[in-house]
Amino acid sequence: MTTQKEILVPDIGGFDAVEIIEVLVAVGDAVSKEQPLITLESDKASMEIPSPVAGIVREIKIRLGDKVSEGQPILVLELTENTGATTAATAPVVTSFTPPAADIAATVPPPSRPAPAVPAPIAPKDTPNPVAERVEFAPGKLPHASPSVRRFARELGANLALITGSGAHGRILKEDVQAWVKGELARPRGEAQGFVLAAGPAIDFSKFGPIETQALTRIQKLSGANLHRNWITAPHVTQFDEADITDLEEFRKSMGDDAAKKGVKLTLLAFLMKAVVNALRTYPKFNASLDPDGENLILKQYIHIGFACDTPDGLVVPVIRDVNQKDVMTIARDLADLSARARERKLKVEEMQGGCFTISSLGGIGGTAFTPIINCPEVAILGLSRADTKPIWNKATKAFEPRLMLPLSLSYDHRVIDGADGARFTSHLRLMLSDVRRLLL
Ligand code: CAO
Repeated sequence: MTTQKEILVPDIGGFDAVEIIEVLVAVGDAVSKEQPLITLESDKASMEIPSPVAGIVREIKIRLGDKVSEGQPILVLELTENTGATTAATAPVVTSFTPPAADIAATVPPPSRPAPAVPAPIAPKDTPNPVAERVEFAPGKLPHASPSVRRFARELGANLALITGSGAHGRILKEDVQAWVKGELARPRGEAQGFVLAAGPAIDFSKFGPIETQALTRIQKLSGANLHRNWITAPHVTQFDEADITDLEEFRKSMGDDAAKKGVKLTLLAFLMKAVVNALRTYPKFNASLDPDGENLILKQYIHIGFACDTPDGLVVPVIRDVNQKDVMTIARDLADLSARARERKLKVEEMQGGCFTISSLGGIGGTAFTPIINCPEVAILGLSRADTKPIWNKATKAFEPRLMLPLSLSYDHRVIDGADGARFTSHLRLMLSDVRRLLL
């Protein structure tokens, strides 16, 4: 017969209502004695609560963010050894925000010590880590992370001092460590070495007036870390241009009723996708990625285009596959379907993967231009702003004419694309968009 035991919060040093910042086990997990179950964090300390016994997790009675005190049930274990009916977890392992010496050593090498070799595969074994060598922190300014995240970072050889925390109060989460390591792995050898970001100051804004703290969503944390990495990794240049879409808009509106009968909203973005396909075929370097070593350019023979979609939880980028094989109506249908499901959080992971190029349209909202951040490892992204009617000089009639002009903002990775090619790409888009016949051919 199996014995089930409730594991309770042990004596946590007189603290009351302490927040759970990590739940480290799931139902069905086999847990060994002394294995951490949850991490608590008070104003002054973070502490892991280890299991007093070995067993299988059958029920979890707390949730992330709950505030707990001594004696509250954490979970139910099916025991592999017999004890009483309820069992307090063993004494918590407390880690103050000034980490113990072992953590400091892993995080910040003292300046006098030779820099450690960066553990493979983050960098070649014989390459010293000039970044780690130069990072110095005053003891009180060490990065803020729970013990399990510190341990996780140590195992991967990740330097916490270089990682931006996306958790509450800038706390470094496991996902931040993962994103940092992925960024390091994706970075071509030799690139950006010696580049050090100063840690942002920890400011108590409530000293200056009332504040409200809102937790970032998971999407915001992940996309924030990725955008930050992409912004730093790829040397961005943004080429601005304007396309005359007067005739295109007229055509689109004339097709609106037909499309509506088929249940499709024929949007400008669908036509832009067609124009981008044509430009990618003409300038294949824009449909490429650098390999992780930075030695080769990988040219893709498929065309999958992502589009930035604003959702209540943050920015997501669904990808329309094989856009080159689809007509405008099918693209418009895909756009509506993917953006609706993105907003309902129903996208599958694979529907956000495999993109070759991204379009970010703020045209429905406003603005005259912006500098979009490349969705690496793609090498370019096209931003669209609000189209406006402007007086354009017609050389033939020698008169100004009112034309609907669409602002284009093309950001590209200057390691792969030269300025001349950037200007050629937007000029090509202008040509395609100004002549509907070319676009639909
Ligand atoms: N100029 C003028 N008007 C435009 C326009 C443009 N460039 N683009 C769209 N519009 C108009 C459309 O005509 C439409 O008006 P009607 O409803 O009267 O027809 C309205 O704006 C809404 O457009 P839409 O329904 O066609 O949507 P869309 O194709 O413009 O955009 C999507 C779809 C998913 C891209 C958009 O909803 C979105 O999420 N945009 C935000 C993207 C973003 O956040 N980018 C920033 C990324 S970095 O943080």
